[in-house]
Amino acid sequence: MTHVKESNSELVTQHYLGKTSENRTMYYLQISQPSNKTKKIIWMDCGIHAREWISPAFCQWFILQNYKSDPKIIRFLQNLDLYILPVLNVDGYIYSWEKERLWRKNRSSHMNGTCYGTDLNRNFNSSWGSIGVSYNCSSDIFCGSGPESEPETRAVAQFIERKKEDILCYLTIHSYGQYVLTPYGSTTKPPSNNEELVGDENFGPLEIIAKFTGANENAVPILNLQMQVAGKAATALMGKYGTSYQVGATSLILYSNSGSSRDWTYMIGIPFSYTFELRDKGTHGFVLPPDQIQPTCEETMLAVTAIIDYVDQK
Ligand code: ING
Ligand code: ZN
Repeated sequence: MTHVKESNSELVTQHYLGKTSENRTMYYLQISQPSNKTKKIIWMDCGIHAREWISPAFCQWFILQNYKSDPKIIRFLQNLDLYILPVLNVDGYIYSWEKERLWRKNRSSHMNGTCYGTDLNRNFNSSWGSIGVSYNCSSDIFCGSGPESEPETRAVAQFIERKKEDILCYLTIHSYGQYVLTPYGSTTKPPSNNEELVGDENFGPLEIIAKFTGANENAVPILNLQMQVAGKAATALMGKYGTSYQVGATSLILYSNSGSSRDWTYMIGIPFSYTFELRDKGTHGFVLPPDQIQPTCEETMLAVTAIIDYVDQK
């Protein structure tokens, strides 16, 4: 982060976000073109889960783009600021490197140090504790002692809450499975306050959309706008190496979970809230071979820029 901000000092600044449970400092990078006009914000976080190493790798890839020579990025930055949190769960990430490769949660201590870690993607204040969680602190999906019980969750939630009027798009990067997931995870009800549109030809091939929000099985699929934009992202991604992604609401195409960051950002009014599950589909899972890092980052870049491109036109 220091290298990136020093070599792009007119565009990139580093900011304090909060502290982790082991007292490490969380920083985010802000990528902004200096100007007087108020701009909308794209937020992206990586590494909420410790073992999903391709996720922080992607945030790193993203912030190392050559801002000055990429015409697309130059165009975005006229209207939008990018806020990137490259590693949300710093303690867990370090623990996964040093002690236990498949560690998922943060490293908070529970029951007098007899068990460790809360699943930070079950700890947000979105139907907290209701479905797809465990109250047992030794579980990988332990939701914590209450909504935002963890300092990492609180740091992110307080920041986003403060800026929510300006945040257009919330992206959170996980692995694995090759999905672009839309709200909700905690209920199979379609997100209601969202404009629904009859599918148009532009969002991409229907086969990448696994299930349609609010769709009548036999009728013309009705895709809400968020699903259409996710479809565009998956289509752009596939254009690079043919990697296929599925798009849909978490609760419809996978299983239900509560307390996710993405459900929470959608609930507080951030319309384009997406979870990415990067490569692969289970052959290597979390331990993605190094030779897939670069292609994964390249194709994901196309998906993310397709979403930014869309919200930029709005
Ligand atoms: N997946 C996310 C998780 O928190 C998710 C998102 C939720 C996917 C529910 C599917 C169903 O579990 C990963 N890989 O962390
Ligand atoms: Zn994850």
